[in-house]
Amino acid sequence: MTGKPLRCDKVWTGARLATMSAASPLPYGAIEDGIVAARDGRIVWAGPRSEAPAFDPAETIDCGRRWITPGLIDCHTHLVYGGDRAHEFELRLQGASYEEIARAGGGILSTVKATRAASEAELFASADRRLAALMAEGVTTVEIKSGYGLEMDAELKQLAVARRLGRERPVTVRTTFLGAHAVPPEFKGRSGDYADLVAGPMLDAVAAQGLADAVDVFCEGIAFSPDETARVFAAARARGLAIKIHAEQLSNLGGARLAAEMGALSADHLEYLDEAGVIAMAKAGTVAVILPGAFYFLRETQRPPIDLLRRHGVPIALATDANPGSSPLTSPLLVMNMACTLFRLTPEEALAGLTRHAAQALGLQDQIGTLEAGKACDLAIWDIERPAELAYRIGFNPLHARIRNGQ
Ligand code: DI6
Ligand code: FE
Repeated sequence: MTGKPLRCDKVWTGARLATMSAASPLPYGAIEDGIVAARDGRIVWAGPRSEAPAFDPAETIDCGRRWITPGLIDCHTHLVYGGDRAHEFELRLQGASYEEIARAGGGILSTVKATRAASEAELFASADRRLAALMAEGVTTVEIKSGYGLEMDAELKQLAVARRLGRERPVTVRTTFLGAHAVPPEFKGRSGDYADLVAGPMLDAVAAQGLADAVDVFCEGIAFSPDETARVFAAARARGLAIKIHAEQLSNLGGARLAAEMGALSADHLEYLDEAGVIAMAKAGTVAVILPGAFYFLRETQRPPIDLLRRHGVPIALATDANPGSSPLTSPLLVMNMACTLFRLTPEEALAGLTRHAAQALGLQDQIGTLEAGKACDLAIWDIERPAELAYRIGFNPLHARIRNGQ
């Protein structure tokens, strides 16, 4: 250790680091005997002890050789909603399909009814419990979508609750306006008219109130066509909002390609994605967000084209898709396990999917997602011997501590 001490307020020592840095040639960007130093909530230094400068921290934390990873990032959730869909689960077990239930007015629309009827306080309380489950497994950033209001006031209510969670809980919340999630009953058979309402007055209000960081559309036979999707995206781009898409979940409508060509941050689900879509995503730098919870819960058999995504260098992120209908899942660790068992990701790819690549799916790659100087000091400290354990265990939580903005 040489030179003037580096100014910082906290230092974590005696740790093994999975930096997840893209620049590292080592698996997990691993460092055996590592140090992380933070000042004012940001990482000022992360690396091996042998190369560390001198520090003068107010507080030093010895990690006892535990592993530190970047705080986990759940980049696709529908955390704020009313009611539940346990009964629909029973119907599906008796043979009804997800699409049949949706077409009969259940599915998403039953959650819409419950969400419209719920007060802000009720929505906050139920989402808060789900958020606590995510945080208990090391999540420090979460994306939350609207999409269960499907009318102006109820959509704004969902987004306001999501923003409030971010203010009142020690977690970073990014919000996404998903007004085009389903066609509301008032517009039955007139999806185009509803898409225009979303792209016009609803987006205007959302943007004016600063309630959303991005705009998402469910592009699918039971939801919105590529043409309607493009209209919503054009309106979002005109208002300076990022775009994301639910695409190729149940069929291939070319939604991922469309979104990529319009500059989307991510395309999500992707079970039915074809090579043209993969190439368009690679060219645009659009992240592939895969959601094994929905694949598992709907008992899908068509897997997303992981090999094609790898071959074309498309970054793969993972998320819970926490929602009441297709993925009532609030465990990022189980998502890692499912991505490995169901989709044959490696444990390292799975961890990148909940850190570096998830940050990119939110457009936050300069701020979070790796242990590197300049980024937020968002850490998860684990009682494990090797990082692959995070994907290996089922239903066991080895989190030792969760640090967000250095706290
Ligand atoms: N795809 C999904 O899997 C969720 N939304 C979407 O666009 C399902 C939402 C629900 O069933 O409530
Ligand atoms: Fe979703």
